[in-house]
Amino acid sequence: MEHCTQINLLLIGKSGNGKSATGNSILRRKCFRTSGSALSVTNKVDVEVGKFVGVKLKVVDAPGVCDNSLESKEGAELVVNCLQQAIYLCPDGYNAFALVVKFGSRFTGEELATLSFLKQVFGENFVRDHCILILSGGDIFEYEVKSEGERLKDWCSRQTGTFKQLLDECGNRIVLFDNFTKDSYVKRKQILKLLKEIAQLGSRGERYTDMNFRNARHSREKLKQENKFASVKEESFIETSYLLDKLEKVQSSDDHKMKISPLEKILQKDSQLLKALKESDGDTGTMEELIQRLKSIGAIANDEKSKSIRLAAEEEKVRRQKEELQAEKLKLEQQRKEMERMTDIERQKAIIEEEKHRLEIDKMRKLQEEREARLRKEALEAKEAQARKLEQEEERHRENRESDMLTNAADFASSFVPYAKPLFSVGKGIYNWWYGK
Ligand SMILES: Nc1nc2c(ncn2[C@@H]2O[C@H](COP(=O)(O)OP(=O)(O)OP(=O)(O)O)[C@@H](O)[C@H]2O)c(=O)[nH]1
Ligand SMILES: [Mg+2]
Repeated sequence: MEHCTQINLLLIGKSGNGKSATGNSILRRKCFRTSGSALSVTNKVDVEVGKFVGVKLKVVDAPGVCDNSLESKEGAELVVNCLQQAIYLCPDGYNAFALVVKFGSRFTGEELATLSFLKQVFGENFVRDHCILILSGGDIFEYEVKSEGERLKDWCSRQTGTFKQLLDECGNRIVLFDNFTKDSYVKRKQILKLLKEIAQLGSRGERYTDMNFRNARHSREKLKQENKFASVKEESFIETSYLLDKLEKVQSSDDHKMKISPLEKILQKDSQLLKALKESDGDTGTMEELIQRLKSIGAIANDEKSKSIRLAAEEEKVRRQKEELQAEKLKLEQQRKEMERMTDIERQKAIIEEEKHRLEIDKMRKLQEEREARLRKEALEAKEAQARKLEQEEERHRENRESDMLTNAADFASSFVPYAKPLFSVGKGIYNWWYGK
């Protein structure tokens, strides 16, 4: 420590982490204003000096980085200007940056955003080359951890995740600060530990000077750009999320043909946004995260589109095959009906034929019967005629015989009686007239 007569220390970190309180502890007097409020109390750079074990201490308390300063262009610019001012306040440069984190607060979200903001202001390597972690809330640590018999070193070795990464990045340079302690031994011990860490850091390299700050100009430009395009970024973020939502909705649909057009629209919008973002980015990398996001949305939408086109074509093929099958089925059904109709006609025809046949048989039978009847009648008539003829002949024979007998009798009588023959003729005439012959 002997060779180092003055130490310049810059207190940085998230708002409310205890920068001002730590500054007071280091200088052993209440020179910086502290507060419990969430909003940054320190809104301008404060410089205070003191002495400890013969070493001059110049402590600069910078405004904290909070959500407000990260979200608005003005807030960010204000913090950057203050930090720039802090750099100018120490033309010799800083022996160290005291990056204050609070014991017990989770190192996520805002803490990470603060760290990345500070890296953009001071340069990507400022944590690795110039930072010492101050873990404020040493009293709570004492109560929660030390009472369990664990030391800071052991506690640090137990840490995981981003806090562990931060520890690694700053070479495990960490000092616990109890800003409430009344114990002068503890008060001195923590300052000494800090000075020891600063000394070790000094032996490793250069102070952080205006030169380093100027070198970090590019990342600050990027930060400025980021703020300048904060609204573009926000709008693009919303549009990207909207696009992602749309893509998810389209992806969940089963109608591949209907998916194609919305996917094309998504791709069109994606490339428009990508183009606008690339223009806004201007090779600063500010919009890189969103650009990558849009690129992956585009890639997914493209894959989905080609998949949908392929599946839609297959579906169309299946649909056509189905239609063909349906038509074939219809045709077969018609053929079956036609066959049934034909069979019906054939059956009807057969019935008619049969009926016709039956009628013909009936007719023939009737004719046969009539013929038989006629023949019978004829036969009967012939028989009757025969009988009548026979009767007539018999009658004639009998008449002849009678006539012969009469003739013979008349002849016989005429041999005795002169007019017997004419009398017989008259009598025969009367007889025939009487019997109608
Ligand atoms: N218990 C406990 N509280 C602390 C300790 N150090 C700081 N605090 C409290 O943390 C709160 C914030 O402290 P500040 O020193 O104002 O924090 P800061 O980082 O300067 O805040 P800004 O100036 O707003 O950026 C105050 O209520 C302090 O009392 C500590 O070691 N132990
Ligand atoms: Mg403060």
